[in-house]
Amino acid sequence: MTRTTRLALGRRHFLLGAASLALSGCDETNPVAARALQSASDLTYKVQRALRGDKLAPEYPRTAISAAFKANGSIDPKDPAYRQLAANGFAGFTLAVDGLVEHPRGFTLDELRAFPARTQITRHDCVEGWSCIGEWTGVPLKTVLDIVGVKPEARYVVFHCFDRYDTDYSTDPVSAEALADAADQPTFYGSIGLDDAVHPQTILAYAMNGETLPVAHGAPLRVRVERLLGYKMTKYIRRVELVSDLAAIGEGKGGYWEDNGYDWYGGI
Ligand SMILES: Nc1nc2c(c(=O)[nH]1)N[C@H]1C(S)=C(S)[C@@H](COP(=O)(O)O)O[C@H]1N2
Ligand SMILES: [Mo]
Repeated sequence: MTRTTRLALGRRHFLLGAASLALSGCDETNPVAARALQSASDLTYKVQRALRGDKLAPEYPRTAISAAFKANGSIDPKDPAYRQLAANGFAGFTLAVDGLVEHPRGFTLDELRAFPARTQITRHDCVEGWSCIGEWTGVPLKTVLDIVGVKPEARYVVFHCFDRYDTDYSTDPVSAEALADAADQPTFYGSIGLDDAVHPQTILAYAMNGETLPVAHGAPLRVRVERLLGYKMTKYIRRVELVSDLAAIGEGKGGYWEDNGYDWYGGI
């Protein structure tokens, strides 16, 4: 499938997303939408980063939690290895952490859950123009990075995922044609800068609203980077890679959505 087709599918998906808002229990009037498609230059990023410093994103009381949190993008990965892990409650899952680190290693979910956790109630803003408030619990990404030891030349954290985004998975079981098509697609990936990676509200979340993270929201692990837009909140993470440069990853722009035209920084 060509890049143009992928973009077209992305837009179709956006339209479907907007149509289902009425049922979502989330706010569809948030004005962040228009901003995200602007391409931010490196300079804009530096200015934004300088202005926000290490400020925290707003956190909300329990009463503000959305009655239903919209699930978006991939919501049910069909990757066979993922299906098998999901069928066993992710018991056999290991998160790989490697690249520019001193001690590359894997972490089981039990290991990640045993670290001091952070819980935060925050607002998720999607570029499609909807927002939802949810409670997220997970291990600070900084905890994991400190254990593996980030090498000085590392500048970005790349999240590699199980899902392949733009295939028609609407039938169940998925058609042989769709699966064959998916085999050619890159798996989803995203990246953030090291400053966002070590921010106190950046967590690898394994729970949502007090329950184990559901598949639709990225089980077993998804990142929450609360000062960035929804498309930076990578779901279905299987590997965390530290790199000095994004050129060799995917099509070189730092993420699936970025390779399809979105701004890399994705600040709110
Ligand atoms: N792996 C993966 N992560 C992803 C996506 C995706 O399709 N695949 N979609 C992104 C987008 S655009 C949004 S708005 C959020 C949606 O998260 P939610 O399903 O919990 O609402 O996930 C982001 N992370
Ligand atoms: Mo999004």
